[in-house]
Amino acid sequence: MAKPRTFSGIQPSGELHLGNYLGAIKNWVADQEHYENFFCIVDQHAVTVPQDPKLLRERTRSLFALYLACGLKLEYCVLFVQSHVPAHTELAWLFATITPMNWAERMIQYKEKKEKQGEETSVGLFSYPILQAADILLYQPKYVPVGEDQRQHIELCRDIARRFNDRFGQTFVIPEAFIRPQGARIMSLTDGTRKMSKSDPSEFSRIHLLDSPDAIRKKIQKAKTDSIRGITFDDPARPEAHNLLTIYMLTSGKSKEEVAAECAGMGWAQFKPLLADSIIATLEPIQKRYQELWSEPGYLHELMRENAAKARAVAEQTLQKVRDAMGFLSLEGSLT
Ligand code: ATP
Ligand code: LTN
Repeated sequence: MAKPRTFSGIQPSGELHLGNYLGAIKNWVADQEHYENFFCIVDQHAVTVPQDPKLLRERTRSLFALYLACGLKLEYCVLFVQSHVPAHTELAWLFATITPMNWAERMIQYKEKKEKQGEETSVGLFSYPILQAADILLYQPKYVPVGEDQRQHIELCRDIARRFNDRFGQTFVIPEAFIRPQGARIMSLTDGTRKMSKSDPSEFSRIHLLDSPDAIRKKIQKAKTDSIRGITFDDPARPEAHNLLTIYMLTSGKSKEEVAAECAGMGWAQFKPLLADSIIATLEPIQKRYQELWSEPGYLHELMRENAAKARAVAEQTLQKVRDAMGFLSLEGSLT
């Protein structure tokens, strides 16, 4: 029996951090053999805010190497770069014509980013979730594994797919967001109420996957805490304690109960080095594989090319169905 498909993507808009790993990639890796996976580097999303072309190229390559270094295997996954598959932007245009403005205006991520961009807010940023819907629907996946912050975008994607099917006939599988309760939202090290994010101006708010052990120790040492005795999960008054324990749980592989029992009586001075060690041990093998891959640019380039061809073949099939359903005149086949 064919395995169910999954699709997900990450923007090459900054260095990958522990939130991206624990909230997304680690789960993709753990489940990969049960699915036929498509994981995309969504570079066309990364240009919806001001960006540096040289950095974009470097981060795109780096993210491709990191996907592999984190353990995604090409026997289970197609790993590719969005701009290498032109079907994404074509389908996004077609979807833009059937998406009401007010559906896009409701998107929380857009509203937040618009605050930051002010007068510079681009039309591209506004239509970003429509491009995301196109990314997903081209591959007809059953599941879209993402963090909690993406739930609203996946809902929009489902609405667009339903509307298309209603208007032009059954064309798309309606995908489902696949969000894990634990680790779905890793918070900033400097503010336990905000998510760890690539775009936070403070480096100390996040741990990058390629941070040195020294940098990791320093960041954990400086991480915000509180002055309550003992370290406990689930106390709304202690978001930092909950977040650091969650990171410890996910990097050590221990259960919530084990971590709660181990850390309940600890002070921060005892817990922080333990947490830093656990993070360092998790990232060490990833960094080693990354360095190996990075030293072979020709090999990486070839893998990128092969995978883009695989993605293109699938995407082009869906896009052709869409063009036909919408009534675009084809140059192939008979003239009737
Ligand atoms: P930005 O800060 O630019 O919005 P980001 O750090 O949120 O970027 P994305 O590229 O938007 O990263 O997200 C990639 C994947 O990582 C998505 O599936 C997203 O849900 C997940 N993710 C991002 N941040 C976190 C986080 N703090 N905790 C858990 N998952 C996260
Ligand atoms: N918007 C997402 C990135 C993204 C994505 C996708 C995720 C773009 N296209 C398709 C899943 C499926 C983000 O900001 N994390």
